[in-house]
Amino acid sequence: VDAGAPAHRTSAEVAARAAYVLRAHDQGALTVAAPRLYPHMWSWDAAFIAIGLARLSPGRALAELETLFGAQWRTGMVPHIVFADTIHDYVPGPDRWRCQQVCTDAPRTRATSGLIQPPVHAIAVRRILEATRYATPAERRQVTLRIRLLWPRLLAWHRYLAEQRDPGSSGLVTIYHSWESGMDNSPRWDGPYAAVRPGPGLPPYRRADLSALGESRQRPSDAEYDRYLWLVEELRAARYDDAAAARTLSFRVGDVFMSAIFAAANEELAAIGDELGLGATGELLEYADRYRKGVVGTAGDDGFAADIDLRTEQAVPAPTIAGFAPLICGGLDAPRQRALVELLEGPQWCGNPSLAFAVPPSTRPGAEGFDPGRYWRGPQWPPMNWLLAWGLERCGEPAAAARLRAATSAQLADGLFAEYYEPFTGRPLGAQPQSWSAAVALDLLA
Ligand code: 9WN
Repeated sequence: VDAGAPAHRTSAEVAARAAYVLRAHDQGALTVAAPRLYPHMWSWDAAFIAIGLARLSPGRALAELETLFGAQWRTGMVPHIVFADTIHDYVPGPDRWRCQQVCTDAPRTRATSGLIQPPVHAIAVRRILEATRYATPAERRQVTLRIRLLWPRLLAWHRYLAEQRDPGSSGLVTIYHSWESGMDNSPRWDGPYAAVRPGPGLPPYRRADLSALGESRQRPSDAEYDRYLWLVEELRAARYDDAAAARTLSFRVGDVFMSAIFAAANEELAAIGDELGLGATGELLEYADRYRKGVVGTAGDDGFAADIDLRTEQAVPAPTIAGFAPLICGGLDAPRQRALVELLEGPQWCGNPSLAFAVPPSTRPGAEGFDPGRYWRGPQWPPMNWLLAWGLERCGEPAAAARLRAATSAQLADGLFAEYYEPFTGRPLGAQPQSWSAAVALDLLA
């Protein structure tokens, strides 16, 4: 894909370019998140990639998730990174995680990280199953059979999240690292990170991300990276054991955005189970209900949700897109849902007249910690828009969903599929092209 910036490409042209990007990033049964900056498989990226690929080939889309779940840990945990076989410059690499060396639950055949990311996977599998309706009967039979085979792994993943990441059944999934949230340097984490103090035992490391991108203003700061790497040291010292991590880690937060995705994903998994006669429906719907209540329980009168710092037991209200979590899982009463949709579409967020495209900035413009060019502190992220639009549709807000989808498609019409976009100028930032942005474009436009 060339780096020109022609706007107003036709939908067909954008979709074709997106398909080309996913093909170029395809290593067979693993699509790298972005060849230079992220030359491996990321967990929630893989789910979005599968959502896009479902439009082209349900079988290939499912292969993506089969690869990811092929690296599932014995506990049911699905790792946030599955390292590609080829040697690539990504920090922290397998030598830092050392999962196989320190933990017998780690898979033997694949190097992985020892963290998680939001469980978008069941949402992707449901869309793959739906896509088979347009496939040949043979392909439908084949893909359905493979979904049946994947099913126990999906169930084990959801059980891991409910049991190990929320042993008290509070209704919020605990994260041990902001990488787990997928929103690494969001101002959501500034408060909790104040308690993470990298010690002298932090081995030196290189910022491979900065050399890959050739740009530091768009990435997290060095002080943030020290904390990221320090938490990896803490986790490895806990041998990636959940009970030990819960006792010893200096970062433990109940993540509302992850929990909302989990609530919705449980419903999707229950629906798949129902359709294919696989059972566990009651258990999954119980999880859905628990995490929906957990998310809604953190929301204020305007429906905006807040994470909980589990070390201080304090809510950490932050003006970021994660506050819109209830629009992904539903469950607000009608007046609060209306208020939250109005907030999303109003002048503080999508309706801000200074925005190039009416999609939510990752952090509210003008808020403390907002930075329009830096990663999760302000730029707009296409997969987040997709997710919110998907949630709005499910919550009975089809008009707002349609507006968000249209604005997301307009932003992606540059055909560059940037990792994120500067909200005021519309400038593409981060890795370009990024697989999950191409995947979202494909789903919206194909
Ligand atoms: C750390 C791959 C991933 C996304 C995350 C995004 C970024 C990694 C990094 O890239 O995180 O996991 O190295 O910065 O924050 O959401 O999954 O695209």
